[in-house]
Amino acid sequence: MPDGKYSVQHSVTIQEKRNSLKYKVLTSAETNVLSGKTRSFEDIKGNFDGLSAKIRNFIEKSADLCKPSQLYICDGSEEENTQLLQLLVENGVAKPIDKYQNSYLVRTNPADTARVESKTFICTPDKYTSVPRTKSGVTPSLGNWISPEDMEIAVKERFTNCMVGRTMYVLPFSMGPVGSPLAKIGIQLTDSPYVALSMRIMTRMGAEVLKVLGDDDFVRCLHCVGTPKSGVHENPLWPCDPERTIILHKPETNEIVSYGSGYGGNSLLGKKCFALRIGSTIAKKEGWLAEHMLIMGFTNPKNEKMYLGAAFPSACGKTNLAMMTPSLKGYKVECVGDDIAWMRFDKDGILKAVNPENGFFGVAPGTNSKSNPIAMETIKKNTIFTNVASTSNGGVFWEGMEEEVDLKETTITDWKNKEWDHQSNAAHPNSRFCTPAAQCPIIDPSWESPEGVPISAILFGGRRPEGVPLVYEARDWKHAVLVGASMRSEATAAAEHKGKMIMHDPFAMRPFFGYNFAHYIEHWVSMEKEGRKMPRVFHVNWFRKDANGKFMWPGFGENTRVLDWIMRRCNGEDVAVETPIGWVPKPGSINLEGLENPPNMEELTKVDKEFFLKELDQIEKYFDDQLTTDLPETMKDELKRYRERLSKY
Ligand code: OXD
Ligand code: MN
Repeated sequence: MPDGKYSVQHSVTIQEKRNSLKYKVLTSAETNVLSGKTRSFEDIKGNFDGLSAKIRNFIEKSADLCKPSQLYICDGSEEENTQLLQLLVENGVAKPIDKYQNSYLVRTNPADTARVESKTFICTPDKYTSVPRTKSGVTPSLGNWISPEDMEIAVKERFTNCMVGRTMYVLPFSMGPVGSPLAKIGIQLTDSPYVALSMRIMTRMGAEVLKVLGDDDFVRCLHCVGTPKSGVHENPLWPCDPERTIILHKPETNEIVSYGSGYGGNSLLGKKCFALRIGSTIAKKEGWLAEHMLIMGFTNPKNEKMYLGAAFPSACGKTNLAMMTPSLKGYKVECVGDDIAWMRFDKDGILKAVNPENGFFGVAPGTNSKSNPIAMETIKKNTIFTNVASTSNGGVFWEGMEEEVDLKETTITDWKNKEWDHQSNAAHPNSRFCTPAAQCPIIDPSWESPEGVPISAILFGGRRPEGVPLVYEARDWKHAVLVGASMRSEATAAAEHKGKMIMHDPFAMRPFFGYNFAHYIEHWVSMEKEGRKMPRVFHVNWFRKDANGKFMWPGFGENTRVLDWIMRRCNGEDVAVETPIGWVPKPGSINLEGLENPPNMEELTKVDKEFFLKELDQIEKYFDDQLTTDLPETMKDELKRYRERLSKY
């Protein structure tokens, strides 16, 4: 029997339950006397008057607009966490996963399962601060712009009275270790307890952040799950308004406004919205980099350790690489982060990186004890699962877990809360686990180091079934910027795209640029300065397929062999040959020892002139269509040099 039942009755129960929470409740009269102001909410949990004037102001302005019935200032405590989890369970929104300690499963409205790139906007007075000038007749693909006037209209239309009868949760959070010079603080207001609980995992959230913030400014984040115009929620357990969903960013005032979706990428505003979109605009102003990159430590048998950053598009294996179990003896991987890196050159010219996040919001399908045993260990406690399937013996299930669950002995309830028919997807392809980074068994000892870890190499990569070699190194920094800007990859389920077409995804940042991509390229080029030790830059492709559609490289733990080659290259070993696309492995330089079915390395490292000439045509067309006159001169020069090298090859 599927767990939980949707009924309109629930929305009433939710409100009753909220009202029965054991808050230290002040009456509206009491709070009004305390602040000398008229407020639109009736009850408050937490010390409103202990907040800074800037925060109070933000809350009051937002509450005036949204008219929540209650205010709940989150302190991030264990007690608060338990209380909110209990609320979700009692209301039927979350189901405990008995096999794992303190872990829960939430199923969303099937119309709210992924990031909505088409409804995500950057707001600036001048359009071309946000997006490049595209060729006329071409659909822009590097972000959407909205004017301040239209943003105001969009907000008013959706947010006016949007929280009547609901609680507004106040979440003070730090992106980056609390107090680190590389960290930044935000305050998120949301009407979703699921979001409050998830933000506690994904960010450092609570009272200690307020202490560090003092009277300083912060990134303002306002989120509401919304209500459809009809007033009727298709699924009252997961209120949302897919038709009017909108995600807005205003870099000028460091504001994020998100309406209509509870799905992580749209609602956990510290992640994509702050750490990447607003983060990249702050980084540009302050001279650093906010990137869609994992950060990992890699140690060889000589005990030499290096840190790498790696930018792969969504759902291309960043989490798997960041937590890789090396197949070769004596190597060690330690994880600093699996999705986002904030990187800054220090006074000695070393590039230092912090992971601004506090947890992993990983794609579940495909994760198993073979592909990522470390992730499987990490999620065994304190985890919120979203849109995975559940098993009749109290566990979770998704595609890829077939060997871990006895499918004959257990009944599976799919992500839509129906008995699984063994034909459709048991879990949604973009279903997720949200789990604290600190409990990852291979978390790096320096993962919370306030000054960050030193980055020696950066990897770009994507899913390229054809033509692109296993690994190559960029010739120099400007060429590296071209390699990043030219990234392409097969589409995945993390956003609303359909099919398996090869999409351009420059720097794996296409959905996350906070400003005009042409200016972003210039910013990357400007990173190279006298006295700075620039990281070495590589491109990797684990996803090459043969004529029968079979992967040519074993991937996962065997990627150690590629990282080993990269490390040797960084250490100055003679392991590479020059080609027009960069430096590729010399024959025999990648260690294949112990591989049962040695792959065809000649094919995997080959540079096919015809393939790359076509690829270059595509890239030039893309720049021409999407950036037109905005394309920086440095990139035009790089493209010219690249074509010359290829034609001579
Ligand atoms: C993610 C994404 O959720 O990139 O990390 O979509
Ligand atoms: Mn991501």
